Amino acid sequence: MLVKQLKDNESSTYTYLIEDEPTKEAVIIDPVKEHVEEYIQFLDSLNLKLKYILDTHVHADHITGSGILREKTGAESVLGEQTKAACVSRKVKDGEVLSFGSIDIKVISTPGHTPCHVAYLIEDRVFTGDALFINGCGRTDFQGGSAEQLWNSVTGKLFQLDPDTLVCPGHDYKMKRVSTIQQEKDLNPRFKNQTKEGFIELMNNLNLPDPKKIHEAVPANEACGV
Ligand SMILES: N[C@@H](CCC(=O)N[C@@H](CS)C(=O)NCC(=O)O)C(=O)O
Ligand SMILES: [Fe+2]
Repeated sequence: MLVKQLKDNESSTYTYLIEDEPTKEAVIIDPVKEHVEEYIQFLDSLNLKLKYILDTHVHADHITGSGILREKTGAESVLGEQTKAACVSRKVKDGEVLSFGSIDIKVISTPGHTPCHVAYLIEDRVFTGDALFINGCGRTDFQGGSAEQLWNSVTGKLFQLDPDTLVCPGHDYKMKRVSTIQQEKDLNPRFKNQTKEGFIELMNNLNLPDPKKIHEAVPANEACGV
């Protein structure tokens, strides 16, 4: 399995292109609309066939490339079953397994940042979207977010994975690229030595400004960015 991590500098979003080398089948996680041509050039240059376009959630800070990529490649777009986005090809639920080539993708429902949020476990990596960042986590103050749900998702599900699982986040605002479940359990200031009540109190008082693109991005993403 080959994993390429790409970054959208404007929104600090990570997009992942993952390839099953023997079959040349590939999936992409959280593509950004402005970079769709680059993804296609990359896929073409390696002769890859895109099977799934996996979004971890309906994003508030950038427009997804899923709709355009689906039109251009014929791949299926995927979101968690709680999404309101009727445009998506396939809605997935907790525990469901998709596959490309000989590689399985296990869906882990991780609500909290948004109700529809899912993480994708692929071999020794978990693509955590905005549920878990390196030394942080997604905010829970818009789009039906819930700090209590996020606490349950992270401590009850992601932190129960094999401690050596690599954490591949949906964003990083400080140039970090990859971590492990053990490192996040030991070091993440949002969760380390924390109680559920303390976490809820912290998350409900972050007072962050809204993402600059929220009013444009959410409706666009509910239409798969097209
Ligand atoms: N300044 C950024 C903020 C983006 C933002 O709020 N991102 C969400 C994810 S969609 C988040 O959870 N951020 C966590 C944080 O900023 O601590 C923008 O305007 O786009
Ligand atoms: Fe987000």
